[in-house]
Amino acid sequence: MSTSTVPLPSAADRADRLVILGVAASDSHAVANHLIAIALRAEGFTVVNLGTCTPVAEFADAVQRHPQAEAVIIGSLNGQIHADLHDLAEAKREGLIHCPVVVGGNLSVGSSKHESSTTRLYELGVDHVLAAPAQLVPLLDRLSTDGADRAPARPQAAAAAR
Ligand code: B12
Repeated sequence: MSTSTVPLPSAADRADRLVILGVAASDSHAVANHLIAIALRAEGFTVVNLGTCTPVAEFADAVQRHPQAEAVIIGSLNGQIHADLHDLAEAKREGLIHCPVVVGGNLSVGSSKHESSTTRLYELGVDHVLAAPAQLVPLLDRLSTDGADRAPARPQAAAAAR
């Protein structure tokens, strides 16, 4: 039996790939944002890092300036992500953000996390909710090779809740 292996992309293969990164509007936690930017650059991505306290309108402006962006990646630590993304769906409806929106961090208030908090993020227009930064590059590579990047699949549960 033969096994075929698809080689994983290297940093050099990602030379022309760009992502937009930032921290949600009310949130000033900077450390993870810097570390994620460094890690993505080390993997070959061009990272437009908008830093902390970035409203949806600024992510939308960045997408307009960089229409080739593969994803908007938003971190949130202070538990206010749902309020911070209240205008995301509208920005996507208006075509101001046309690439997948990926969110990660500490995504609700308190230490015990409820699934409904993630479902609400999908309802707000988020396409992917990640548990850890290590999931970012595999997701971006999958979106890129699937061609699913412009029309991301959402979990059934989230679709059903809409
Ligand atoms: C340092 C810190 C601050 C500093 C930030 C300084 C700065 N410029 O960054 C200051 C003092 C300003 C601050 C303020 C506040 N903070 Co604070 N802060 C912290 C602290 C101690 C460390 C955060 C940190 O840098 N960690 C190191 C980085 C590397 O890890 P991380 O941030 O946890 O991120 C990890 C994951 O979440 C994930 N991740 C993060 N971002 C992303 C993005 C993506 C896309 C992905 C996939 C993954 C991902 O990857 C990282 C590595 O695993 C944490 C407690 C803690 N020990 O974690 C609280 C904490 C985050 N803060 C908290 C709170 C509540 C606040 C305040 C509201 C406090 C207040 N009442 O004023 C304010 C909010 C300010 C604001 N407007 O956002 C809470 C959040 C609670 C919640 N969500 O339920 C925490 C958890 C403390 C706690 N246990 O209560 N804070």
